[in-house]
Amino acid sequence: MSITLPQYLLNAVQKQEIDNDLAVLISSVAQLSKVINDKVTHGALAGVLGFAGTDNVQGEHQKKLDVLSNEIFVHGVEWTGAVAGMASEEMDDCLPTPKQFRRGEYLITFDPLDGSSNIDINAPIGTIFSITKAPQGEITNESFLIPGKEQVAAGYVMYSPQTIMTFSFGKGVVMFTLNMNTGDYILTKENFTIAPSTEEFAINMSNMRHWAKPVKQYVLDLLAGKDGPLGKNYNMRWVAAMVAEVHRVLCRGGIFMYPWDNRKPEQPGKLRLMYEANPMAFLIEQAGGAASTGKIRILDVVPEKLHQRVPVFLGAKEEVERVVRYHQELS
Ligand code: AFP
Repeated sequence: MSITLPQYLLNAVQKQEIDNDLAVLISSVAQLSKVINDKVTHGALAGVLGFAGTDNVQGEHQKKLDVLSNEIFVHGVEWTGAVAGMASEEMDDCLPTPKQFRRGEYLITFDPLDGSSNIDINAPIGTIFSITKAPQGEITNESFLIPGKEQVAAGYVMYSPQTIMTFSFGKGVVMFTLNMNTGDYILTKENFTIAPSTEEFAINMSNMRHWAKPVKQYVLDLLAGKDGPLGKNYNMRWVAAMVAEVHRVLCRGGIFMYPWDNRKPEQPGKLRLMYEANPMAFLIEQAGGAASTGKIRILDVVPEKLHQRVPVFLGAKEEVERVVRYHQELS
């Protein structure tokens, strides 16, 4: 018999693995993802493709779906009584829960639509979310600066041939597939274990000349194949949406990388800590993998700014550990 998301969450509450508010919050993300999914799947027919004509705090041109997905996410969560506030890639500052709604005990940070450059070419995109306990007192940007190891739950929804919601609240990783006919998310995979070694890597090779020496040498060694120092041939993938890369790593292993490069040397990397690196690192570790900045464990990074960026190396533990050694020996 298939298990629906509400049944799974109710069971977790009854086993006291999560409290009712966290169950309500995760369920509200599932519900709002169906609205985003509807817009994504209708694309041009819903008039949601193309640019919005605005820029976000990252200085990126926002797509119409970026802005719309952010609005859908905010309105899908703010009423639940489960959150004290939220923060988004698409909002300069955090949003404390409006006074007309009950303040809850959680904070949620999210990237409402990750992979925006894929929207207009009908390639995979997704929603990423991270949940932590809210501190007491007024909710400000500083309230969100909590290390990733203190997340209570994290996950993503991937909009692709299937719409799949993946999350963890610390008891392993679970995946639910959306039944487009009934609107139910059905449990389709659990108990993930990422193999410690791999023959598949993901990195945007067009940036190779901009990388620091440890990353450049590591990738050259990957490309050298079985006659090189790593003694095996590797395959490469690059989907240009972190959700799709992480989903692949969870499903069949591999290592995903977005390192620092000298195009914007003042930036530690492209990916954002609070709503991309931290939630994905939580999932990867829950599945037995590793996630590092190249220097330290991502979940140990102490955030200093809401939209700060970090270098990301995540996936097969042995490969991530190898990259860390390259940083130690060649930096
Ligand atoms: P966009 O949201 O601007 O498309 O960026 C997506 C992303 O943040 C992440 O999801 C991808 O893994 C990575 O950037 C792709 O970066 P490149 O476009 O430089 O390959």
